[in-house]
Amino acid sequence: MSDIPQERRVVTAIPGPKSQELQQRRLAAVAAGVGSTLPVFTARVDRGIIEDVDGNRLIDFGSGIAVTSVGASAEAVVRRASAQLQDFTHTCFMVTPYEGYVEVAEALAELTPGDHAKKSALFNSGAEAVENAVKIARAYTKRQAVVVFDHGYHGRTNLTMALTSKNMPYKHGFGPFAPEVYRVPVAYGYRWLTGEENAGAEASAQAIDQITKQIGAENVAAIIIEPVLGEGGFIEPAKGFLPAIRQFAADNGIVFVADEIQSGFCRTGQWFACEDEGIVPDLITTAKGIAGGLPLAAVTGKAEIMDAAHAGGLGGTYGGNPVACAGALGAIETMKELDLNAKAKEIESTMKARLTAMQEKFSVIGDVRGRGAMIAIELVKNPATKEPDAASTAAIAKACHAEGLLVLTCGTYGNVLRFLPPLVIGQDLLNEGLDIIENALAAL
Ligand code: PLZ
Repeated sequence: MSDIPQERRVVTAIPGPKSQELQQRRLAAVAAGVGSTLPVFTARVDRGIIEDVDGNRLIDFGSGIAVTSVGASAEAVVRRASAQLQDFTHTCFMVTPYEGYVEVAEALAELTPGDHAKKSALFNSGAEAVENAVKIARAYTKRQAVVVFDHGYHGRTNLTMALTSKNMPYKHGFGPFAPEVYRVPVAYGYRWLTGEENAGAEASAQAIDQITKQIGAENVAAIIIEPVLGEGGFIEPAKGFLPAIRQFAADNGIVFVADEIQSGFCRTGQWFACEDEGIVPDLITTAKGIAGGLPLAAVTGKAEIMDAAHAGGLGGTYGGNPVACAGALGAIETMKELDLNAKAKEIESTMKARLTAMQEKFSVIGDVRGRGAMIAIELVKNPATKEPDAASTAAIAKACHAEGLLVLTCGTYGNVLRFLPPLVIGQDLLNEGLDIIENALAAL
């Protein structure tokens, strides 16, 4: 287990000489299509600090893209996964099963919204979970069409590329894409032309109109939505949007799938973000935060829907790997023990207070939004026109990196700075990170 002083320390240029040397080897050996936000090579990680190979200690506002909510070396994850490694690394659940897989499925049934009978199937990645949710919904409804939303992100495999809205870098040149995927508007409050207060009602009406007129509700197997959109820019659909779409799905026998791969597992201050509007999905996809950094994903939902796929129709060699399952049980134990939902809410109040104060000072901040420890600022050239400012976004991220603060960007227009600290980060580091952001904004 890593135990690193929770203090930022910058002792070389970032990236430092050892990182630069490794980067040269990487460029020669690793495919150019695989990028890195910051080519600083990692040595150890503990709670809010990433220590690099040059001895720098960076403040982590990324959590490996919303994965290491419990930290990247959480005691319970390390303990349980290490014990499992000693016993066996793999059998393949489809060959000879093991208890850890069942325990994770039981935990998912307990933690996900709704008191109906639930079942789960486990996979390796978020994209794989979303693909399987589509397979299950199609098997259950005997329909083919899948509805997704503007600014949605669901993965990089062929079907999930089709489900993802943004061309660059996710889809460009990688087609043809899977058929029977339809995209409809989402209630992006900040950019809704008639104003945020109208966005929920108007966007849901438009979406439903398009579904009924262009596809036919009776042809739709699934509607898939992120309750807080992640890669698309940390967009919280305006109030009323999610309940209207959920109701439409229920009225028309459509499987409503909440993609909580980024927003789930305490990230937004709830076990799952859809709880904030009382939404009970038919199926829910999870990954990322579920296993404290080990690769694991799941589809969880109504037992009768989950059981619609024929025996042997779902699976994969590594799905629900025993070490990853042990990690998940450790991560869930940590979330409960440390009450990480409460921690996420504390992070939200600190961040929102400081970022809203910055918005008063710096007109480049058009919007401050998000929930829990999933917070973002959207940068614009002019608050009146809301013209996206991707250049300033990249400049601020770069300035933060140079100071030893790891931040990520996102958004359809590349103009959103997103903050996803581990939920176990200390208050001092959180504030120091915000100081660095404020200085970068001032220097712009
Ligand atoms: N659904 C909502 O956020 C993954 C993508 C990083 P995988 N988001 C990070 C990148 O650039 O590849 C994500 C998500 C939502 C699905 C996925 C896909 O999860 O585990 O990356 O396949």
